[in-house]
Amino acid sequence: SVNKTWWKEAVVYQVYPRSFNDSNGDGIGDLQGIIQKLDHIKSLGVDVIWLCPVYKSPNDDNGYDISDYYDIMDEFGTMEDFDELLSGIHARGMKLLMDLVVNHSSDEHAWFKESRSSRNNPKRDYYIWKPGKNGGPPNNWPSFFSGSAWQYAEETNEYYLHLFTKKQPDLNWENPKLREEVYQLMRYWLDKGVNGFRMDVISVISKRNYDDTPHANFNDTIAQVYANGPRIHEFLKEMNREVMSHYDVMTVGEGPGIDLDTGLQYVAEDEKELNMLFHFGHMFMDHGPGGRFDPKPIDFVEFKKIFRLWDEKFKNDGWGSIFLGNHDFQRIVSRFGNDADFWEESAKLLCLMLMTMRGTPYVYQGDEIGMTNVAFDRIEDYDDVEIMNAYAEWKAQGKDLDLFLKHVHVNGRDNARTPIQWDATQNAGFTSATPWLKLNPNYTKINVADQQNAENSILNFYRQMISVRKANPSLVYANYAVINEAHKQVYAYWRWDDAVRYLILLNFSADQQTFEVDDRFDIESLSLIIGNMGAVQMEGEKIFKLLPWQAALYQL
Ligand code: TEU
Ligand code: CA
Repeated sequence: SVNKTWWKEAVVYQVYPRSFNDSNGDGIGDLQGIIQKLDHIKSLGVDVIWLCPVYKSPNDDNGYDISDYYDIMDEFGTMEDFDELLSGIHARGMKLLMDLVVNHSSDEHAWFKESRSSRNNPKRDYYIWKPGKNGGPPNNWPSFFSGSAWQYAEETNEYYLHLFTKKQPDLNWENPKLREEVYQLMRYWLDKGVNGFRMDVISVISKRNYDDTPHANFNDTIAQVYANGPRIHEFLKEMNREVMSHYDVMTVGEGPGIDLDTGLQYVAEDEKELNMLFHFGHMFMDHGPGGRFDPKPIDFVEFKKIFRLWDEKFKNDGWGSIFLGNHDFQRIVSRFGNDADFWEESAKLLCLMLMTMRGTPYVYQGDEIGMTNVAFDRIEDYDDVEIMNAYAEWKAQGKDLDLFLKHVHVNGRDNARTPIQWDATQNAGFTSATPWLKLNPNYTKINVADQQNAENSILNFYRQMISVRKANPSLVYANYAVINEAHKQVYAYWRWDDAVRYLILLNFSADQQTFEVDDRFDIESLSLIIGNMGAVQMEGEKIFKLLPWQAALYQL
């Protein structure tokens, strides 16, 4: 079994500041706005806040394009505001994870301005420059955000690499001076008292070579060409040795392209690299060969299998994260639940799943009240650069733009970026101005204020469920075994250690399901710890009749 530590026992809450709370009436969330809501976050019982990027940025990719790693984005406030936020978080006994974005910077960063100015500028090799080939880019690499991953810069008649937008030039990790710059900025924030980092696309910082990708499917290019490069573990060991090992902090690596064969090496304790990973097996499974805007149905049995395989991977070493959504994916109650006929029940079911698995659970802002996807009827109502770049590409290719908008309604990242719905007043109490992104019109029905004191609200279920996890620490570390994985509607599993045994039953369907548990444990004495609609009706000693979207946690 694994060693016990605070970040394994923590529940993490993710804040996307731009959409969280606007304190100064400019329509954009900010740090003072978060400070105003720290008691709300604390009331959930979470231990750690993961704060999406707040550094200076032109916001081409809403903060994931950093122009100064040592200062706060104008729209979000000042360094004094940040210091007040950090002390407010610590005063409430919580910790802060910053979002470390060092695969790339903004093209407006001083480093890049120097690098692009001439081929022999001392900072030229902070970035990745190559001559063109046959009048075009150096190779056929596609960007995550449509188009080529190369941008021509006429000052020096060369191309620079950008796996994301052309305003996000990739940093050159082969350059030890650049790596030292990164370690220095990490120390700056850790010395301020920050408790760790979520590391943006950390799996792609080591580039193999610059040969063409042979893969037509983009996910294959991510996994086989961009991710898990030859020096990735050397770099992460150096980062740990130079920085992380000098602090008691938590690191979670965001790992597109990290799979079951490569995952353990990033987080195995003896590797001394990262503490845990976000893997994306379950997050890309409803993306067809065309990627995000080529949606396909979720295969529920595959969903359960992915969770089992990753749990097995980390059962004796390393550690996993348990999440179903974040700022890059659609709302979990719309994607994995049923936001129409069983909105409340399925939102609670997903919460019960998150809080009863082995791994550190992550709650994304707004999921605690069951915020849903949105469906703006005009593309102009969207903001996300990933959506806008793909739209431009579909338009240029003469493809069906109405169909594109439908795909955005399903898989667009802005589904998770509409402003938090605090109450039923104008703009849901998020801002007194016009919000940077429209609210979901259902804020009059779904908001914190309405759920705050409602005993059976989703909000209070999150509070109860997180306190159940705290009261049952075996749910953090205990063994996990799925029951009848092939069942197409029910997700059921055992959790057990020497002291205690649990049975979790989740009906992921709108129909009543009869489900027989296996005989790993006899269940003549069951006590319900918590459920989203009371105890499950039983038929015979091992057969349960689950109501639509019914979820239950039992102790044996
Ligand atoms: O996301 C990188 C990533 O995992 C991509 O798959 C991303 O989810 C994209 O939407 C795929 O369709 C990280 C950040 O979470 C994301 O917000 C940034 O846009 C991106 O890196 C670049 O920094
Ligand atoms: Ca503001």
